Amino acid sequence: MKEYNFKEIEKKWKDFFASQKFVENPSKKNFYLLEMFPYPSGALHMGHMRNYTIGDTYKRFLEMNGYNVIYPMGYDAFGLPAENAAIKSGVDPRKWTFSNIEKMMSQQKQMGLSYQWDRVIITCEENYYRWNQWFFLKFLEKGLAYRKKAPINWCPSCKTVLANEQVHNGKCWRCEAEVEIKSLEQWFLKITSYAEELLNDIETLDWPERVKLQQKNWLGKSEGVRIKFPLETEGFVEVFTTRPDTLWGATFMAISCNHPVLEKIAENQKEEIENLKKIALTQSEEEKEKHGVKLSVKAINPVTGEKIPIFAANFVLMEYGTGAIMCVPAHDKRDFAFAKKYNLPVRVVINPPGENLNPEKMQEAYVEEGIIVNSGKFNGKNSKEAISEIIDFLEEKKLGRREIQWKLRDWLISRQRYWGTPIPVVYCEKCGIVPVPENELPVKLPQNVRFTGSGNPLEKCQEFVNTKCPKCSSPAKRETDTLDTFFDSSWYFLRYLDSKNENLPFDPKIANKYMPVDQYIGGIEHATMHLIYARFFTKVLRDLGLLKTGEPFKKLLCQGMVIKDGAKMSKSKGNVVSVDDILENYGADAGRLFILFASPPERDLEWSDEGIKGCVRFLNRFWQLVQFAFSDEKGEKLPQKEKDLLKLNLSRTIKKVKDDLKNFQFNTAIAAIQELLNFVQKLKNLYSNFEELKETSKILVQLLHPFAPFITMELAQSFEIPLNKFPEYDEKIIKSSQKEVVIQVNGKLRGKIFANESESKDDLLKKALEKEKIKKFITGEIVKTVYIPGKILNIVVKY
Ligand code: ANZ
Ligand code: ZN
Repeated sequence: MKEYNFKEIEKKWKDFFASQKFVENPSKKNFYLLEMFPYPSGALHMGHMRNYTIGDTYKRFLEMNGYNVIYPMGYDAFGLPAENAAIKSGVDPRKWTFSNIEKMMSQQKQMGLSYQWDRVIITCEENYYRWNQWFFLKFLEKGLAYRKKAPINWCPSCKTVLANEQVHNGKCWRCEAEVEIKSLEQWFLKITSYAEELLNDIETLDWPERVKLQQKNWLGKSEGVRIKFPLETEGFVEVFTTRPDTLWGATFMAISCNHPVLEKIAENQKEEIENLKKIALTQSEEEKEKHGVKLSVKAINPVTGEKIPIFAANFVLMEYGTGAIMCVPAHDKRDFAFAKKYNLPVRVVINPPGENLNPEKMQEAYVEEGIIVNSGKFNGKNSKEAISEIIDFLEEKKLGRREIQWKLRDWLISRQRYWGTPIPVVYCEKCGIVPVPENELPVKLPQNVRFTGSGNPLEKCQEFVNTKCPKCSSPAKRETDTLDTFFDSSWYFLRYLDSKNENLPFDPKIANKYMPVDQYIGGIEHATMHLIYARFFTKVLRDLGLLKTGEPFKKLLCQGMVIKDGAKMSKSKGNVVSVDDILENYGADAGRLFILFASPPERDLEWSDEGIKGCVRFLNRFWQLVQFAFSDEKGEKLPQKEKDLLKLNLSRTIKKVKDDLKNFQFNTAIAAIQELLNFVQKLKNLYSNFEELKETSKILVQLLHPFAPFITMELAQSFEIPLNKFPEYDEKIIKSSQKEVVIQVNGKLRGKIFANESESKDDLLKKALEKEKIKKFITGEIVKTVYIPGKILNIVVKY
């Protein structure tokens, strides 16, 4: 019998898998399956391998179930690492990028991934980035792109702008000079005008709850009130608060060290405030000490009339709210700590029910809701319920007004970098900012620039910078900023659908036919930026009339991390397992199988050499069995009882694998196939090549195909096994073997489930809870279960 030689088999089939095209059979349903495209950093890592294995397995499963599946791949090819490599070792960013792509693509092909390579996208190619420029012009036309000053990191010795990741502990990554903050005119997209819609539509998405929550927090909608605090001298300072119920307890005020009012009221404290600014810059948000500089001018609490001190403080952000806050030490942790440090009065205005707080004895702020005290006519009310009334009162007295604040900021898309999409505008002395006309696109990224590490190479490229004004033809200068690469990844899923279009980024008719993406798969690290920007883009394109849908990704799966020796697999931890080594030593099928078997996709996956070796042994046994089944070896007749059992096992396994694959439960699906193989092997040991073994092996090959495409393809070819259809099961056989079990919860009849004789009590309980969605309405603990076979599953729940 032929030995299982994975090297030979995988070499034989990889080009076949990579030559797959999207064939649209009009009688079948379309499905758009998408994985996040990689940054071409050099080689695939295990995180990529996991992501793509999940996708390809699912794709093959969908196809076997009669879908036309769109399954593209591309490369997010602009970005800083290519430019850093150019600065460090003189390689051309384009060459560096393309050689990385070549390497990664060949690894992807070795993995047996069946992408439709004829629609590949490489974002650094002109025929892609010209459409970035086109979109930029549309945004500009719609008033959604604008310029304003924004801070950047500046290395005074390299004379260059640094990305945040090029700043290490406040120093330049190259020369270790102290980094300065400068203010530069830069381009922004008005994502904030879509904030409300971005928030509301989260509800419509079939995404993991934690991702939805991260998006909500990122958008950060806060309903509160803006309140005027008069200054004892003249004028006033406004604060934003979500807790007007604590206004009577505001015993001091804190303002950002960048607040404009400081120019007027703190001229004599400039130096102290400059020092504070430095502290604020180098500190990360949540960390370390809160510092303040007490100003000589006081403010007046508008409801108590009391004069209260004002501090310039390092924890107040200028960019949020009004850049000033009222501080209520009795009811806010941060304010409490600050009050203790600077010895400021604490006044209780909310008491816990049935208790009177003593400000002298308080060890920490009381932040919960409670009964209002020391607050005039609002005394005795529930603090939370009174909020709205208090705002009405403030509005009536013209002391404040309702306001909604968002954490979301407009999207800064300017990068002072070479390796990106040039922003298509020119600066003319006469006409000002002039967009490059559509018919002059693309503004090409010049080649042969020098990478010295000093400044933006584009600025020094005279042929690029010097141009003519498209309006008046007088000499003008090109914008040298390039686009943030998140711009590229905000619409690539649309380009895939019509990747060769020369006249438009995509044909709306085609896009509308396949959008939204039915299933998106990728890393949780993109929960906010990429997934927010892509949603924003989609909404703008909808409003431009290019798309019908306002949401790009219907369903989202975020895979967990790959772990080794207890830590995330990463270069810096030195615990990386190379994809090349896996493919070389164990093969693609074993690698895929291990990845899918070791844990469910959303969970972390612990790498184990033993685990992958186990998969190799399994594949060998599988190969041997199928070879044997189709050999000339003779066998005995199966006794009726065994025959029935085999039939039942086949139906059950097919159903289980199908159900599990639908839900991305690859691990349990593979376990079921393994069990079936074990069972069949036992029969084979007893009855040798029994009559049903061929048919059984055929089903095994079909079941395993989505997971391990190479070995199954080879066997399918040798023994003429069709792989275009998922095997079918007999529902009747499954049903008739099951017993009806009635579910009772706390004595009440809830429903029925069907139990196999092999299922344990715990299995049944799980099933019952799932079926009756019991977790949803009962939060109590399940203390006891009684299982009387064939009769009643009694779930006793303690409330
Ligand atoms: C008084 C107060 C009393 C507050 C209290 C909280 C608790 P979110 O939900 O995040 O919007 N705040 C407002 N602007 C700020 C800024 N620029 N920098 C730092 N903190 C700022 O939170 C709103 C609350 O965050 C506001 O309500 C304000 O503190 C603070 F018992 O005002 B609060
Ligand atoms: Zn001009």
